[in-house]
Amino acid sequence: MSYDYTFDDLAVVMGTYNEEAAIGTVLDDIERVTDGRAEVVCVDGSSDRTPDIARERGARVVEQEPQGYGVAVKEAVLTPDRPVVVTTDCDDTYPMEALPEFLEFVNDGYDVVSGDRLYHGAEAMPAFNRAGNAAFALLASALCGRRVHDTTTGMRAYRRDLLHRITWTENTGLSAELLIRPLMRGYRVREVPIEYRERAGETKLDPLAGGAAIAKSIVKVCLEERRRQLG
Ligand SMILES: Nc1nc2c(ncn2[C@@H]2O[C@H](COP(=O)(O)OP(=O)(O)O)[C@@H](O)[C@H]2O)c(=O)[nH]1
Ligand SMILES: [Mg+2]
Repeated sequence: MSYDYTFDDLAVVMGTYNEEAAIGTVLDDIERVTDGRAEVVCVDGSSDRTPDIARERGARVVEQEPQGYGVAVKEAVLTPDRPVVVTTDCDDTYPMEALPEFLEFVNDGYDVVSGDRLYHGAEAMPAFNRAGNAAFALLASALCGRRVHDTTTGMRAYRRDLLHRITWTENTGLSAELLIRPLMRGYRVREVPIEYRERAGETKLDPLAGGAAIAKSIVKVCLEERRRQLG
């Protein structure tokens, strides 16, 4: 299977929660890299100027009460009609310069292309998060039977079909779920090394509570998918 998708077939989506320090740069990068051809969707729960900046720059803004990462990102990935959907965080950590490469891998037949931050060392990531993310990857690898290296990355490309064929249940653990369920259902998944930059603005995730929720999601989702494979 191969495709000829271009930036006209691409939507870049994100949850945005008080990201006025970063959103201008993130949306400018997307505009520059895709010649302004990608559709941009922001699911926003902000009380600052984030949604105004998004609209000024031509993004589609879906308003939503803040209910956590996964509630926002699930809405974001299901909103576009375009056949290729890329997620990112709105914090300037992910390299929008990698969008052409992600699209190429989708055109080569991959259903999910996942940005692996740990491959290049992720030095801009707080050490606690880096250790946690490496541990999540080991846990998920053991439970799903295939080595994965970064289960919690915010930057991935998905074929739209797949996003609508699977029921998504997790909130803080949604990023891991978006990798594990397709992998365990036989979709073509590929990790691609990406550079990870220092965050602009404050993190919205508490590392301890968030980490515990992610570990729980990984175990739950892997066991559900195992049962599904057997049943
Ligand atoms: N709309 C919305 N966006 C959120 C919420 N929680 C987090 N986000 C966004 O989701 C992305 C990931 O959060 P972030 O703070 O970068 O998490 P980290 O990468 O683990 O530090 C960012 O773009 C946040 O603005 C929420 O409750 N509502
Ligand atoms: Mg982030």
